Parts: sequence; C-alpha cells; structure tokens
Amino acid sequence: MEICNRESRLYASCHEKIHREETFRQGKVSTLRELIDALHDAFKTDHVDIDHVQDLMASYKSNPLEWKKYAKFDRYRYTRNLVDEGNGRFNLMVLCWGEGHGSAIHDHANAHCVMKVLQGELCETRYAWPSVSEGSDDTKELEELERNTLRLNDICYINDSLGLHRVENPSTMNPAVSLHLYSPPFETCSVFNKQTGRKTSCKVTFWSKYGEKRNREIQNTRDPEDN
Ligand code: CSS
Ligand code: FE2
Repeated sequence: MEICNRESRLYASCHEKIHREETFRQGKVSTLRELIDALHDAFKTDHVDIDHVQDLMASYKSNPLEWKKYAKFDRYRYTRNLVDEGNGRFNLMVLCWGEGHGSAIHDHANAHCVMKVLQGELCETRYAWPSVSEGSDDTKELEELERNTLRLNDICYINDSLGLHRVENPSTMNPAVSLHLYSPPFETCSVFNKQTGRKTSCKVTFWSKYGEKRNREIQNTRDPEDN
C-alpha cells in the first residue's frame, strides 16, 4: 500500500513536471517563480531564442504580492533591484520609478533588454545612435525616433542595433515598477547627452539584491539617471 502510494505520488509529481515544462516551452507562465524557472530553462544552452524569452515575459501577469519584496524605492531617483542572476547568463531585476523619475539616454552594452511594466505606466523615447564620430569635436543633437507608452503588463524589447532609449515615469501622482531582463548581464553602459550626442561610460549598480537592501556606499554610486 505504502509503495503503491509512493509510486502514485512519484507518478503525479513527474506528470506535473512534464506538464510544467510543456507550458514553459509554449511560452506560458502564471507566477513569478514559474517565470524565473522558465527563464533558467530558456538560457540553459548557448543559443538564446529571444522571441521565446519575450513570450515568457509577456505571459506573466503582474502580481504585486509576488514582486513587492523587491520593489524598494528611493525618493530621488529610480532604483535597480536584483531578483535573479540567471546562472551568470542573464540578470532579472525590478526597477522602481518614483513620480517623474527617469533614466538618462543610454545603450544596453551589447545585451538584449526585455522590460515589462508591473505597475503604473512608463514612457519610452527611442533615439538613433549619434551621427558624429567618436573623438570628433562636432556635436549634434540626438535624433528622436519614436515614443511609446508602456502600460500595465506591456513588454518592450531593445538592443543596441535598434538604437538608444530613455525610460521615464511621466506621472506626477503614481509610482511605476518594471521587470527587466538583460542578457548577457552588464555592469557598465554608455549614457548620452541629448544636445551634443556625446557619450560617457556609466557603472550600473543595485539598490537591493534578492530583496535585501545594500549598504549606503554602493547606493550612492551613480546610475544612468536623468540628465
Ligand atoms: N537600462 C536601464 C533601465 S531602462 S531599460 C537600467 O538598467 O538602469
Ligand atoms: Fe534601457
């Protein structure tokens, strides 16, 4: 009897696992835990199917109970809060945007960037890469390509071949929260001056990791914030 029960339990859990893996393959997840597991699965091999990664990010429906432990705000600028290091292949993080907070115009250091709105709304403005060559004294205002409003559960994808962008919370009343996946992970990106097109290197940091706040010294280093 005991053996029979154990076997049926084993069968049920094995069956559940197969069912879960199948839904992951179809790009469907229903919890943040499932999303993280499915992302680990998607990044198991050297070949990344970025459309599949976008499907997974799109299929997750924001549940504040699942992500609120990562959502740590600062009153002065947006924060980056690490959720998962993806076995060194990707970084998953929650970004918290207070009212009016925005990023500088930046690139993505040759990484894929998939972002999703978990709360509130964000405005994304895309720019072309500077047309003046690096090292030259010429300056030229960056050309704006498009503006997109990202609403609850919307996703957006960018990489350096698509240009640069700035992300802002346009609201003066409501905070915004977003989930970002970068692959490969990066520690430095470039930020750009809109008027001159000049770029500077910028180290990116985490305000918290795995739901725990980091020390002040780290928090005070510069992020690609508004300019
Ligand atoms: N790339 C910015 C956020 S907008 S995608 C950052 O990681 O801080
Ligand atoms: Fe970005």
